[in-house]
Formats: sequence, structure tokens, C-alpha cells
Amino acid sequence: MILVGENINVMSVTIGPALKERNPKPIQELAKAESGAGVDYLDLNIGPARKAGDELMSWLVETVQKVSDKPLSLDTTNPVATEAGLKACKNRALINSVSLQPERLEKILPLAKQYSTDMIGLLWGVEGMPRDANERCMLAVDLIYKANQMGIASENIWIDPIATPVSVEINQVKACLEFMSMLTEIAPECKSIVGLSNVSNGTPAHLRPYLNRAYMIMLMKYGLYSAIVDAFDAELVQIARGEMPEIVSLVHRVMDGDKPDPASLSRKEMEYVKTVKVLTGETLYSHSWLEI
Ligand code: THG
Repeated sequence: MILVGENINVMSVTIGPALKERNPKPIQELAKAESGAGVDYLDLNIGPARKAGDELMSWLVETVQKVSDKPLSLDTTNPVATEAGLKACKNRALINSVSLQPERLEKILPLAKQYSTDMIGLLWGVEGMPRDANERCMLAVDLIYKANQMGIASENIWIDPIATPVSVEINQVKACLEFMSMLTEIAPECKSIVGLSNVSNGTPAHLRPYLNRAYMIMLMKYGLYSAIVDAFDAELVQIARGEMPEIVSLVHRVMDGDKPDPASLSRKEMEYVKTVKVLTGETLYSHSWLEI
């Protein structure tokens, strides 16, 4: 699987101020650490960046490229900043992201074509968040059609069904999984990507990795191509690299209805099984789900 490190983002307590002050050091240290942790791409999330976003993104791209050769994912809702970043990128870039609002499509699709990038097709419609898997399918078909018309090949489109917090709405967590199981049929040439940390938003920090890892394995059952991840979750990186096949197969068996005897499971295996049950909606989420 392709991993996109999420750690360089404007919300971070160290990176936010560094971006504002144009202080390269904390950013370069993080970029080196993320690259060393084994991710494939670095996401550069500057948020809406309404003020001087173009200058900020090109500065950030150059700053990161001085210490890392990884390809970059340009994460901003400001299209002027996206283009400025693309001009500075040495490698083929990933545009994060193109959603279905007409003004986004009009501005970003031509950039993806002109700069021959990959692009994340975010399934966010004119009316906002899709309510279920079917609405996600309709948005995906619409987005892919419009991108294809613009001359962007399906293999360069990474569809993002939008993961949402399990502590907020289990039906959306399930819908994202269900959509992933349908994507290979509706658009077999397209790739896929999910922001895994979204699913654990609002959960105590020390418990977030359990949800992120289990959800990734569940999505892998349906062929997930890539994920936006915390680069410093070493176990998650190991799983994505195929180094924990027993856990992957256990999770997939549980999804198929297998009920393994708790006495036969290690503590770690038990934690995965409990977490899968939360993510399928079999157990109601609470902060103490691992203890029940
Ligand atoms: N899809 C796409 N792009 C995305 C997302 C997605 N970009 C933004 C987001 N979701 C993925 N990136 C992050 C980055 C940080 C966190 C979650 C998702 C996060 N950070 C910790 C926090 O807020 O508590 C720590 C912050 C810090 O570094 O200090 O949770 O879904 N296409």
C-alpha cells in the first residue's frame, strides 16, 4: 500500500507557528523523520491559506524538498496555493483534493491535467457530505466522468470516500467501507485513498492507533490502494508493508462472521477483534471499548 504521511499540517502545535513564521527547522525535522519512518508521500496541509497561500505553499514545498526526496501531496482548499506548489514540485505531485463543487472542479481539474499530477477525488458534493454508500457511488461516477472529459486518466484519480469519526456516527464509518467494496466494480481503473486518522478523531490520543490500524485492515479487504496516516505509528506502517499477515487475516475472518475463541487469542489479537466489532457497529463505541 502507498502511505501518505499526514504530520506536516497547519493544525499541529509545532508546525502551525513554523508555517506562520516561515521557520524551516521544525518542518524539515519532521519531514526527515516522516521520510525515515517509511511513508511514500508527504502531505503538506496548509488548510484554507487565504492570506498569501501561494507564497506559503511554494516556500513549504521548497523547504521540504531540501531534506526529502519523497513526492508531495498538496493539501489546501486554495487553488492558487495548489498551483504555486505544483510549480515548485520536483516529483510528480498528488493534488489533495478535488471535490465536486463546480468552482473547485473548474479550477483544479485543469491544473491536474496541465501539471500531469495524480489527484485525490474527494467525494464531497454540492450538498456536502454524502449520506451513504450509494450517494458516494453517484459522486464518484460524476467526478470520474468530469475528470476523464478533461483528459485525466482514471488511473491517476485516487477516490477518497471520506472517513468520519466512529465516536460521532457509526453509519458513516460503515458506508465508507461499503463504498470501498463497490469501487472496484464501478471504477476498476481508479485508485483509492482514505484519511485514517479521521476515524479516531475525538478519541483519547493513546487509543487512536487501535482504531486507525483496524480500520485500515478492514479497508484493505476491499483493495484499499493508499492511506493518509500518522507516519509515526510503526505498527500501522508494518501492517501496510505486509509484515503482520496473521493480524490481517484474523481481522478479515472476523469481518466474514468468524467468532474466534477468546481463549485462543493473544492480548493484541483480542484488541484487534474488539476494535473491529466497534468499527462494524456490533459494539457501541465508548472510550473504554478495549476493556469491555
Ligand atoms: N482526506 C484527504 N485529505 C485529508 C484528510 C482526508 N487531509 C487532512 C486530514 N484528512 C488528514 N490529515 C490529518 C492530520 C492530522 C490529524 C488528522 C488528520 C490529527 N492530528 C493530531 C490531532 O489533531 O490531534 C495531532 C496534531 C499534531 O500533529 O499536533 O489528528 O480524510 N484527502
